[in-house]
Amino acid sequence: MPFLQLLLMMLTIFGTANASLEMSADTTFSEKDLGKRKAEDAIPVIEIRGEGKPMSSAQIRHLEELSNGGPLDLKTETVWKSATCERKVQRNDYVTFHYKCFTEDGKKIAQSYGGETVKMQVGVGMASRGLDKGLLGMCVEELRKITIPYRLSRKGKSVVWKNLPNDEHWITMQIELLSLTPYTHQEQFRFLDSDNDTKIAEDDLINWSKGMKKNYGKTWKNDQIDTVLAAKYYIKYFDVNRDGFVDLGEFEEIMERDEKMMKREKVKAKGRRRDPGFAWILDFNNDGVVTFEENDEAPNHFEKDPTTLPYQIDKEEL
Ligand SMILES: [Ca+2]
Ligand SMILES: [Ca+2]
Ligand SMILES: [Ca+2]
Repeated sequence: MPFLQLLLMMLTIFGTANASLEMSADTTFSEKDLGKRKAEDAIPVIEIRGEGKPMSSAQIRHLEELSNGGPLDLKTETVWKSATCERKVQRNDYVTFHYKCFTEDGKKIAQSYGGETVKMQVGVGMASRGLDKGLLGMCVEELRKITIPYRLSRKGKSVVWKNLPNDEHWITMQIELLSLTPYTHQEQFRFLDSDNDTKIAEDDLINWSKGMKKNYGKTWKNDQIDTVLAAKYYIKYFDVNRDGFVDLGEFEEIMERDEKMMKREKVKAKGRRRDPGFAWILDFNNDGVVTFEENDEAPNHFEKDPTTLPYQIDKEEL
């Protein structure tokens, strides 16, 4: 849309020159109305005056979203890819990569090269929403540019992402994918078994949760959730032989039981897809989606025992 580009360029130039640009009143229609309008109608009318403040990047972003007909989305571009690709990254896979991060005008502001590689599980909130999505479909050794708008690039401050900006209009992440481990229940079990002693205990989950927050900015969506209570609930949910620990066999058995129930559920509610980590227990009705209500009610659930227990209750216990 060349007109839009020209318009934005003008805005940027006038903005820098300290001229005033004000959107006229008729640009303040809702996003819902916008979808119904023609593209031409969506281009806002700009008044240029000789006084007032220059446009902020947030105002420019707002105009760009209006002209785009909705919220901005990420753009991906494969810079280089090997001729053979055994597997493309899918949600829940584990990856390692290096990155360089650039601002919109091409200035490099951060990189992992020279330091540690980033190790993470894809699609479970260990990275910004844009990066989580942009990694999907990558092959090992691929070099990809993921350009992420502000609304998808923000992430809580953490060890791994501490150098990424949280206030840029657009950022470009140049990713070099170094390794990919496909999701399996066994890998997930190892991931959660923080002290690597082949059983998941309450402490593993509590430490895992702390590490996620500190290193990746990944937290419970509901900050009223008590991690200790959630860990106790998690163990009860998976502990078939009731010895206080979850071993690999128990983990696989319960994960498979739940996946079968999720497959039976045809109608999907609105919410986030179920996370195979500690947050697995948030999907209380086993439909594969964690809704706003489930997140909201989680603290109450965690004070009680799971409604679906991993073992049969003997008659005399009732
Ligand atoms: Ca352990
Ligand atoms: Ca057990
Ligand atoms: Ca659910």
